[in-house]
Amino acid sequence: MRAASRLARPERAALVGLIAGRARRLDAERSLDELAGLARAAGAQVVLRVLQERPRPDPSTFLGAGKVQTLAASCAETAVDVVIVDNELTPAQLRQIEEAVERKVIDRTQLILDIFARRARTREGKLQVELAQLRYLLPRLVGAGAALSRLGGGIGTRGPGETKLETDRRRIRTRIHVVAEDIESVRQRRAQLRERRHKASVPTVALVGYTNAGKTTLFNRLTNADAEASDALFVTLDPLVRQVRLPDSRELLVSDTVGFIDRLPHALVAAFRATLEEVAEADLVLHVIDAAAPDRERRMAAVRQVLEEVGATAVPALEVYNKCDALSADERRRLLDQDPSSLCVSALSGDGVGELIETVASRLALDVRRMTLTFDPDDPADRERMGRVYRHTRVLAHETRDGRVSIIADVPRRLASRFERE
Ligand SMILES: Nc1nc2c(ncn2[C@@H]2O[C@H](COP(=O)(O)OP(=O)(O)OP(=O)(O)O)[C@@H](O)[C@H]2O)c(=O)[nH]1
Ligand SMILES: [Mg+2]
Repeated sequence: MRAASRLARPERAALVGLIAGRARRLDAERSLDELAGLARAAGAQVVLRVLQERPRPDPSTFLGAGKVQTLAASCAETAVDVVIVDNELTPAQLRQIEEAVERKVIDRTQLILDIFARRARTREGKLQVELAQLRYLLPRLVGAGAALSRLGGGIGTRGPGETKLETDRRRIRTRIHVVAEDIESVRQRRAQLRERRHKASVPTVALVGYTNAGKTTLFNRLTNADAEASDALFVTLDPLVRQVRLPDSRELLVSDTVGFIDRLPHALVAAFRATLEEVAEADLVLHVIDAAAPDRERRMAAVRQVLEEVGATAVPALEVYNKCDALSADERRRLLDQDPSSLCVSALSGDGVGELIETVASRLALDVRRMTLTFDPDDPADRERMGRVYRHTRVLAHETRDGRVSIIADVPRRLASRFERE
């Protein structure tokens, strides 16, 4: 094992990206800033940034041939350990750059996979990351043996990469099969759990959003939990579900899960399908947005795209602007001008969270039927039913007359038939 933890110092990284045109310089800079955040999350120290203006990558060397030579020289000068390229590289490009710079080269996808491998804690999370890594590795295995074996550990070599180096493709395929089957059984277990929750008729709200938007902080605020939140990318991988009691004493479940990012590797989205199904099956999606991020719109678009990819577009969504404490009064006004119904909150200070809960409650209550239900308070089964009515509906009136209790309540439509039958 040559894990990065064995290295005495953080790996020194050079970041490489392309500027697709003069007008796109700012986009490229921001993308490289994000890549730097990812590199730090993987434990590296960024010592060099290289951007080249080029309409499209060179098919064999990614950067132009001359630029690759300059890169090699700068890498030697600044003692770079690893070159991280902001795009997904073809196996040929990877080899060519590696030969030119004579050090380890990884791409954006591999970097994200590496962070996920570091963060995975549960068996499910580990399986999902392993599947994504194996699927990424398989087509890149041809002739890469020699190159890979001199990588010497660190980023991009954690997970299956380090134990499967000498393994042939057949064994990787077999492993993919085994892992995929394990994940499928996890998926089925999840589906059963969801089914049980559905039967218990507790509505669920899923927090989604770009990585670092503040989902876990908001989750903690809503549920009084203390899940790990931190100013690093992809802190949360495994889904968490907790109960919340609304002001009108109804219950709902809130789930926190893995964050999204621009160009989230498809292999990861596919592997995390079991986790992301929680989102697709929710009653309401809360899209948590870092209101203070300069490239807020781009991030929102990236999140919408992943939601589409996991089949969650049919779920009603509510956009929540978080970190509003970090906005100036002007910026806040502009946000509200853009959309007067925007929800501005600060998960950190708790500002606006009460209003958010009210909005969630009314969103979930929109789809209701007003019903009058009667009960015999001396019948234990009826008393239990009354308890359920109080937990899952909005009670408007409660009357006792001639030994019968009559309750007028707004019942979520999907439960109406059940309460009717009872
Ligand atoms: N100023 C400010 N910072 C916040 C707010 N909410 C969260 N943060 C900070 O933003 C950072 C990320 O918060 P998390 O809750 O970990 O974000 P996340 O969306 O769960 O991120 P991942 O799980 O890594 O995808 C932390 O440093 C938080 O303290 C807020 O309302 N205001
Ligand atoms: Mg989180």
